[in-house]
Amino acid sequence: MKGKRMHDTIKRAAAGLAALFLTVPAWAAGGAKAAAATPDPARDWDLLWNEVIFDITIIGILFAIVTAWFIWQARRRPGNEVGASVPLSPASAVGWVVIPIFVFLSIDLYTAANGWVLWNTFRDVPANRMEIKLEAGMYSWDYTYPNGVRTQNELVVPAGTPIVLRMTSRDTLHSHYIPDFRVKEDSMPGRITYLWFNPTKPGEHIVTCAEYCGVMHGYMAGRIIVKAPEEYAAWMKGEETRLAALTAPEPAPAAKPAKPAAKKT
Ligand SMILES: [Cu+2]
Repeated sequence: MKGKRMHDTIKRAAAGLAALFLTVPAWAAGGAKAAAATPDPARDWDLLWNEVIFDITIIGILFAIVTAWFIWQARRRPGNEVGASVPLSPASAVGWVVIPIFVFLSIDLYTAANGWVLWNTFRDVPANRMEIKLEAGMYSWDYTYPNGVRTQNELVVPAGTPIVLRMTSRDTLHSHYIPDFRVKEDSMPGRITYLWFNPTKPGEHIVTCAEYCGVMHGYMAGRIIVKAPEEYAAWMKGEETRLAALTAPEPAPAAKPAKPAAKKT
């Protein structure tokens, strides 16, 4: 009878746990999806991270409680000098093995599935993006906008527009890392790689090289400056004017009056 009661308790606990682990992240993900139409990989990354921390904390507490209970239950006491545990029925024994495996494996697989979904978010570039070329080199980040404007170590972007960087390198391996946007991708010679991020509000973010590329690697840093759309437009207008002045052809020299033809003598 005791075995049966324990068996039922385990079953109830397992069902409750499975429900908890499977629904809490689903609420979180559902809420996030409803909040924004354009995906925000950085926010999704944080959600998944919190979910993993939440899961392993609960699992850790659970393991600690169960372990403490086993230690208490198998203590030495009068009539049980060796601290033998309560014998289990075959059904209970199987339950103690199968149910925890089911619960923890389902959490693992669920988290892994969410990881794949997140990976797809990082690789699927939204259609309303702005594409900027990036050439990395020892030791700078050189950005080229679609209209030909170029910047070095400073990428100015409008808030609310997803940004795609198409990257290559002119010398060795570098890795364009923007910690705030949770993105990092290698740039390498002879290959074009990409990353994208969604700058939702104005601000400044650090860029750093995450691939040891030479003695000045530690100085290979830059900034992403996110401006409000109208400020960005004003900045871009200024850059376009500057570019136009730089690339304007030199005015042709004024035509010289034709020399009078030498008189034949
Ligand atoms: Cu580098």
